[in-house]
Amino acid sequence: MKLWIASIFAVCITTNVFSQEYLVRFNSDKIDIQKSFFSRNGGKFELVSKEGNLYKWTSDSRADGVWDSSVAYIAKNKKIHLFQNPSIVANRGAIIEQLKKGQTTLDAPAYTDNPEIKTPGIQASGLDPLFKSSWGMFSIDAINGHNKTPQGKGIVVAVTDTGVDYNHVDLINSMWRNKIEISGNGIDDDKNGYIDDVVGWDFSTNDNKPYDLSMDLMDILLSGGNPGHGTHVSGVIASSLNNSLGTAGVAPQAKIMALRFIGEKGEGSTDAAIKSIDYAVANGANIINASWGGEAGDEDDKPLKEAIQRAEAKGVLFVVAAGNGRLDQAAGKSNGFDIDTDAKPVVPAVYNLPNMIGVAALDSSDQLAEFSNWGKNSIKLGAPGVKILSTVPGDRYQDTVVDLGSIKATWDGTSMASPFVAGALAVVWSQDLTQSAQTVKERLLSLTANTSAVAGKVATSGRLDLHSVK
Ligand SMILES: [Ca+2]
Ligand SMILES: [Ca+2]
Ligand SMILES: [Ca+2]
Repeated sequence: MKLWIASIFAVCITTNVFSQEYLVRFNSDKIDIQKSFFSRNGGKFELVSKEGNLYKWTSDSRADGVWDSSVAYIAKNKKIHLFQNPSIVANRGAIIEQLKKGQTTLDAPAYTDNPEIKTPGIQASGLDPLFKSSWGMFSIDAINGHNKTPQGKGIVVAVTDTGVDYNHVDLINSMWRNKIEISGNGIDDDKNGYIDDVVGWDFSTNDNKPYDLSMDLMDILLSGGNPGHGTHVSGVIASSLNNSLGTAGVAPQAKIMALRFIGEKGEGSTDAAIKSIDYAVANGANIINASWGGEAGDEDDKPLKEAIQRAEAKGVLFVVAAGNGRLDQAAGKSNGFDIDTDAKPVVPAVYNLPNMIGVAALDSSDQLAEFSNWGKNSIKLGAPGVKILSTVPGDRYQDTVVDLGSIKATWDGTSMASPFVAGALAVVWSQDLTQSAQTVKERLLSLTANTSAVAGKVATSGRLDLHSVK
C-alpha cells in the first residue's frame, strides 16, 4: 500500500517502502518470545504497538519466506507521502512562471519549529469575523449544531496529520491538554510512555511538540511539502466560536489531540501512523481524523488495518478521507486511484470497518468535487471540500493557498471534507456522552440531506447536515 495525505497533494511516490525496515507481528504477547526472535535473527528492533505485538525491525536479512511459529507475519514498513492539492496541480505551471518573472512575492512567513507550548487564556467575546465566509459551515448548518448542542464538549478528536499550530489564537483554547502530565519537568508523569506530552506527540521526529512545521511555498509547489495541513484540518473541527477572532469550527467545544506523523516534506511512515492511532486510543480520544490514505493492492496493509481494529474495540470512531484520485483519472493519468473507491480500493477508507466513516468532497454547488473519490459501500457521505476556509500556522486563516490575483490555488481535498464529519460526530456525541460509537455514527448518518450528486455513490446518498439536530 502507498499512503498519502488525501487533501490537496498529488502523487510524488518514487519508492514506497523504507528499505530494510519491516513490521513484525507476533502471535504471542510474551516479551521473551518476541525478543528471542530478534536475538536469533539480528538487526535492530523497536516496539511499535504493545497491544498489537508489533515491532519495527531494521534488518538486511530478507524478511520474506517462512519464519518460526512465533511470527504472525512480516510486512514492509511503507512510506506515507503527501499528495498535492488538485488546485495546486492545475495551477502549478502558471504560478511558477509568475514567480520567475520576479514581480510577485509569496506570503511565506518563516517558522521556527517546536515553539514552546503556551497555556490557554481568556479571550474577548464577539462574532468571528471570517465565519460568514465559511461556505461549508452554512452548507452543513453548523449554526444549528452550535445552537442546539454542547458543541462537542467532552469529546476529544485526535488529528493524525502533519501536526497542529497549538499556539494559534483560534486553536489554543481547543487543544486537548494532558492534565496528568506536568509540562517541562522531564518526567513521564502519567506513565503513558511519553515524557511531557501535554497536547499530543510528534511521532515524526519523536518529541513532545507536534508543531505543524510548514515549508516554503515554492517547495510546496515543487515538491509537495506541507502548507499547514494539520492546522487547517483542526480549525474545521474545533476553532473557537465567538472569540472575536477568525472563524469557528463545527464543534468548537471539542478538544484537538495533536498527533504528528507526517513531516514537513510530506513524508511519514506506517509505523508512525500506527503509533499515532494507538496513542489516540490509549489517551482518551473518542474520534480519530485520518485525512490521508493510500492505494490498496499490496498484501502489506495488515498492520494499519489492525490498528484501526484496536480503535474499534475501544469504541473509537475513525473518520477517513475518500481520496483525490478522480482528477488524475480525468486527466488520463493513472496513479492507481480510481473514482470508485470500492471498485479500486483506497486504504484505509476501503477497510469499511464498523467504526469507520469514509468521506467524499462536495463543492459549494453540492456537486461531487471534480477530484473526489466515492464508493457506495466504504464512503458514507459527502461534506464540503472545495475552497475551505480554516486556520493555518502563524495565527493566519486561508481558503486559498496561493493567490497571485488571476492565478489561485485553493484549499481543496477530501482531507478538508473529513474534518467536517469528525466535528459533526463530536457535536452529536456531546449531546449524550453515554452513547456508543456505533449509535453516534448511525445518528449522524441518519441526519444527512439527500443530494443527487452523490446518489448511489456514497452509502447514504447524502451530504453531511446538522439541520435537523435537536
Ligand atoms: Ca506522559
Ligand atoms: Ca516536533
Ligand atoms: Ca474564532
